[in-house]
Amino acid sequence: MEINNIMNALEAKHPGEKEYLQAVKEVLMSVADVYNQHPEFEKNRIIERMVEPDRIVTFRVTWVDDKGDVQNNIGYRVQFNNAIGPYKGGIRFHASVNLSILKFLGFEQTFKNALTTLPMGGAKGGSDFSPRGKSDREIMRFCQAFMLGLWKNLGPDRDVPAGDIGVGAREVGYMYGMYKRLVNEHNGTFTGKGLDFGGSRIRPEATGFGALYFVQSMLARINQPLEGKTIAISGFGNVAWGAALKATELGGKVVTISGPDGYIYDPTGVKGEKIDYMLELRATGEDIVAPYAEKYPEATFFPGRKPWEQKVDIALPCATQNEVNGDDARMLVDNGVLMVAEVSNMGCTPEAIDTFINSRTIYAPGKAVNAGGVATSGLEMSQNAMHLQWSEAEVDEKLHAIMKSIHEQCEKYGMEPDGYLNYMKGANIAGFMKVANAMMGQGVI
Ligand code: 2IT
Repeated sequence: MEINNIMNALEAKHPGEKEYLQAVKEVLMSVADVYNQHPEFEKNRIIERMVEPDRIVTFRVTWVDDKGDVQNNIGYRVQFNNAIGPYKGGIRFHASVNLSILKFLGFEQTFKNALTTLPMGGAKGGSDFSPRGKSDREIMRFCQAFMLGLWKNLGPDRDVPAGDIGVGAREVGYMYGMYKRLVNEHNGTFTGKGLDFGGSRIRPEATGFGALYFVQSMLARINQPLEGKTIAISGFGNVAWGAALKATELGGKVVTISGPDGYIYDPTGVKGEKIDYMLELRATGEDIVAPYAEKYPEATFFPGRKPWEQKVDIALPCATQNEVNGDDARMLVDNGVLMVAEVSNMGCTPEAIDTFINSRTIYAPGKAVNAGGVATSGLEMSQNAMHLQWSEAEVDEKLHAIMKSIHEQCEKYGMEPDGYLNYMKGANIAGFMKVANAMMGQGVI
């Protein structure tokens, strides 16, 4: 079937799953040309098989809050594709979680994991549980109840979850602890674990660090240094924190962070203890950044706004999907932004991407830029399988090499005739080719 017809059929089959359809459409449009050059892909219905998850597990999660009241949430795991390796991908706890969002994330994860060069398939899971304002005990009971519904589907060679929005080292620890009791095996099925029970060095920083290594490659291509560049970051979670740390270390100046309540502009730079303060802000569990401007009066808080209205050299969306829309992209381009590197998954709307690409603004998609997180998860799986733990330098060196390789894959497949490097196309084609070839090699199943 032609790509357009496949897309139409999918829209008819899954009406209303807008994030999922958005993610699929972006990839299919990018790969249309190479798909047409490979009639064997069409003959084997590779795309039709690739766009549907292998399996979706849905379960009720019932837990007891601090008042003694019974609470119910929905849990999911979308096991998207295991052609390259065991299912692998994070778990998201956020009030907005639904099947469309987890299907888009699982689909993206499949191609991202292919780009890492490591043997990992794609998956995503989560719950509509909101950690905002919950006590530590409530988080623990929820994590344990969530595991009761999911543990049978996991395993070191079956499916290995990790964190995502609302799930950090604490939640991974609570989930892994319950998992371990249920299977009666300490087999490392979870990444992002604590350092004392199988975790990898650099994993907390990896998504942000990897993103900055990727940005360094993007800058090197145009002979520009990172030193002295102003950088807008959105979000203030684990990913934004790691990105701010590495950006500052490499001589960049981070001038914004943001939360659901608005954004902070700090002309003196979010650096030093201010980066640590992001962790403190996060630990309050209130999901707001406003207190930053009270603590550091040189900064200004802009309630209800997004950082993309500031004039900066580099924009790093680090919060959530579709956080940069067409109008935001237009503002960034009009203000002369040098490059936009998406660190969140699908951080830009299709209109925003069109604006960047049509204006020949350098833009790279999340599945390339943020792959350092899951890549380091892959390194954690290797360490667990070998029953050893690498040093910080060893993990960092491997992460660096992987990010370089992802940049090379984008260059290989994304070069346009006018010399513009279309990272979106490059990442989508490189990921697609690897998954398609792996599926071809395993027969029609
Ligand atoms: O979006 C992502 O790549 C993640 N949330 C990390 C997944 C992982 O398995 O480390």
